[in-house]
Amino acid sequence: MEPDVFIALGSNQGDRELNLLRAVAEIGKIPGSRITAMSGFYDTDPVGPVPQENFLNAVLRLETALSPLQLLGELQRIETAVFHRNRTVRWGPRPMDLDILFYGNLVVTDENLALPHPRLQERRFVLVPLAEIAPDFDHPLLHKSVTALLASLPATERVTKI
Ligand code: PH2
Ligand code: MG
Ligand code: MG
Repeated sequence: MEPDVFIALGSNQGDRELNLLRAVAEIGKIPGSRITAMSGFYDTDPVGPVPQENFLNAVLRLETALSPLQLLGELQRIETAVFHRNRTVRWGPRPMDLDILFYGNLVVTDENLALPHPRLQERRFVLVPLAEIAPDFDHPLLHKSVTALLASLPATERVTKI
């Protein structure tokens, strides 16, 4: 059986809503893959050291026959080829950021890919949309559900469903 994969989408440049819709369409075209759930879209305060515009964030669930690194390659191809993303400023503004949050219960520590995503438990802009589609999913390292992770996070940055 194929594992459930969860992907976070984020955009804070250009038409953010159109960008998310476009990314969903592109992810739906990845070979051997289909989208099986989709959160709403959330307007979110930017988190991190770089002052920048608000993001629009969402999370989707994917079933895929691709390996984690094959899937990462497809997502990076979409970021670069479809959205012309340049990777100059780490954590800086971007038309599209596609991050793999979970690949089933798999734990990966590769130089190019860490799974589960190492910072997801600190980010309301990830946990709030994730809780919408996977409230009971257990974090394979922290052994807490998404709902429990969200409950233990201080409600700092603003995350508003549009
Ligand atoms: N992504 C970042 C840095 N900060 N803040 C919000 N609200 N949403 C994001 O997707 C985001 C961020 C780097 O990946
Ligand atoms: Mg990111
Ligand atoms: Mg990224």
